[in-house]
Amino acid sequence: MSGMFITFEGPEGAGKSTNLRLFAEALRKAGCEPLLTREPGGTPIAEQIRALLLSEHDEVMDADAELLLVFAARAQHLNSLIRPALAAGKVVISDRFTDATYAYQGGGRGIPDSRIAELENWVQGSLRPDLTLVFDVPIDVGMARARARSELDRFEQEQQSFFEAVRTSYLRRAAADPQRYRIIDASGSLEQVGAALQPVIDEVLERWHG
Ligand code: Z5A
Repeated sequence: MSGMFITFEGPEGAGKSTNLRLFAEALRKAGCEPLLTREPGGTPIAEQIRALLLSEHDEVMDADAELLLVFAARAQHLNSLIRPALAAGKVVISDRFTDATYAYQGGGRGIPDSRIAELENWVQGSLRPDLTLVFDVPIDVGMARARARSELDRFEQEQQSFFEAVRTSYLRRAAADPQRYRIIDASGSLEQVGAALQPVIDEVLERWHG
């Protein structure tokens, strides 16, 4: 038995977390009980690494140290939560996964994709998400939402050019593999985004029943 691995991605304030809850609710109504998780994080040890990654420090975090911490959290998350759930036939939905590493550490920090791919292959083996939803939103719209919601974390305090590189990286990866990625226009109202999600919900339920 093998479940389905779905990831939600996008720049700050795109509405991933909000829509993940609505998406999961729609699956539950149809009788499918997904496991919801997030990155960095998802298990007690990985959540401690998340706190280290998102908080402010007196010294600048080295980009390689940041990359390795992201994958350390991912190894823990994968092996103690995601792999066992998939092996039990569950639908697993993660708020961010390795596409975020290509977008933030790759696009944002400038680490070559080839180095990220080495760690991806080491930590994940052949495991990749079955389906990835990229919530796309102009940076100013997303940042306005993030600012209105709470204090900005270490990543959210970056420059506009960093966020543009993050967005470009997501869109480039999605365009290269339309079988796996669905780009959701997240700039409209919650109702409009919800309507754009409906075909994807139908597709997941069809695969799950299938
Ligand atoms: N990171 C990394 O660098 N490398 C990696 O490999 C991984 C992660 C896995 C995690 O932070 C950070 O870690 C992330 C990248 C880095 N960067 N940052 N920051 P996080 O999980 O705390 O934050 P986030 O993923 O960026 O989430 P977010 O800012 O909370 O955005 P969101 O989940 O997409 O949005 P939301 O919380 O659903 O919505 C934000 C607000 O907008 C909220 O008040 C909503 O009610 C509102 N909203 C949402 N949709 C709409 C619409 N359509 N209209 C109006 N208002 C809306």
